[in-house]
Amino acid sequence: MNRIEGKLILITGASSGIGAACARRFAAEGAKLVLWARRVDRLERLSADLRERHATSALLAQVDVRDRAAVNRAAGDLVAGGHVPDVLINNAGLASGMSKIHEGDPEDWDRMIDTNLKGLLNVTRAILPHMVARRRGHVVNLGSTAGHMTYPQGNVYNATKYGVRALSEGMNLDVAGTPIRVSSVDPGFAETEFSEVRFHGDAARAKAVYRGFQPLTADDIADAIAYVVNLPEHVNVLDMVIVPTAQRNVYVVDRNES
Ligand code: NDP
Ligand code: 8X3
Repeated sequence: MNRIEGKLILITGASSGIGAACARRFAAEGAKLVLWARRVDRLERLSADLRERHATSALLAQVDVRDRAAVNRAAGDLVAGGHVPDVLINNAGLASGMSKIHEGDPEDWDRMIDTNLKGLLNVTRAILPHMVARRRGHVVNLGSTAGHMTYPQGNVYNATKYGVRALSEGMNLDVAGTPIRVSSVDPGFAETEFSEVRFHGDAARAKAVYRGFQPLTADDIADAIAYVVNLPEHVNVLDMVIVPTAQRNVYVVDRNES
């Protein structure tokens, strides 16, 4: 049964990877979309493609989730236009750098904390009150296996995703008394632009992360998120951890190096 059709779904970080795959998947299921990211040119290309394939028109906004005023403006415009999302996918996020904590770059730390934690909070604070007011909605946060187990040099990225896990649990408690659902989808290695962003554009180093095994794709995660969103209203996935079969824990991976 398709419970996605007709829903208004806001996806942050929809210009790439998992966010863009969710947009394609939800458009195919007949959802109405609100797409946010900083690279609005990419959103426009994605939206044109969705219009052609599925006759869906998406509402787009250039939003840096770190910019609380911009988030509030974009959310205000939506709500003023009568568009309270049925589903919020808090997907915008990144890793920046990978180094020992005593050698880490505080600029990288700020980028991760400001995006993954404060950005997710900014968006949630702007959208969730409207869901609570009308007693309807579903928030899906992108956590990570990195929020379940630390790995060498993952330190601050790990901390942000542990934080996202705490926020998902906390949000779910705080909406008690309403039928609103809060879910966390926590992928392991998925080959997107994630590692290129982490390694500041070093494509060869990014490619090496996925060498010797079959990683997840953005579409695999979009499938998982679509499953979570499509469940009947009395069913909630609190936390779904999804990894490539070769990934045995956050950093143990069966690699075929021959
Ligand atoms: P991508 O780099 O492919 O996509 C990240 C998206 O986040 C982009 O659309 C980017 O858009 C957006 N984004 C980043 N910073 C901001 C910002 N300040 N404001 C608004 N949007 C922003 O990576 P993924 O698709 O892999 O990552 C999506 C989420 O999944 C992240 O939260 C990541 O931590 C999580 N994740 C990824 C895993 C993986 O292995 N790939 C595994 C586990 C979790 P733009 O630059 O245009 O603003
Ligand atoms: C991304 C997964 O293991 O590359 O959240 O940090 S990992």
